[in-house]
Amino acid sequence: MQIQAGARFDLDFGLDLSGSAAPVPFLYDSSGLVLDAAVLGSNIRFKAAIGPVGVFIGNATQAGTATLDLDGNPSTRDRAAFTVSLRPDPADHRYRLSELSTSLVHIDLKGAISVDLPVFCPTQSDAL
Ligand SMILES: [Ca+2]
Repeated sequence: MQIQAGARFDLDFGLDLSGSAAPVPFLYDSSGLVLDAAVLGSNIRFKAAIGPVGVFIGNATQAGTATLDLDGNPSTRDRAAFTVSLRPDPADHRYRLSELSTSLVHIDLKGAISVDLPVFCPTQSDAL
């Protein structure tokens, strides 16, 4: 089984010194968090059998596969992603800390799972 994962946290923080009052801390709307991962399982085989008779998942010539990534296709190299970001602020791309609320947070999850488990029964060579 192959597992690839990553994490990225961008904190774009600033202080507005333009006013005569105390500096005003703010976050740019480019701040955010991305967690991504891909899991590829190949050559999956297992069985529930008594002697030569039973239910077999995969065999020597036709093994099972399982993929969790962006598109569920094991032949394309991509990762499923969980993203937390701030909604774009069209005025100046800044949010004062006092403005921050859950309504400004955008959460997104993109990914797909595919599973191919060939079943053989009652012997390892009898495909269903
Ligand atoms: Ca893929």
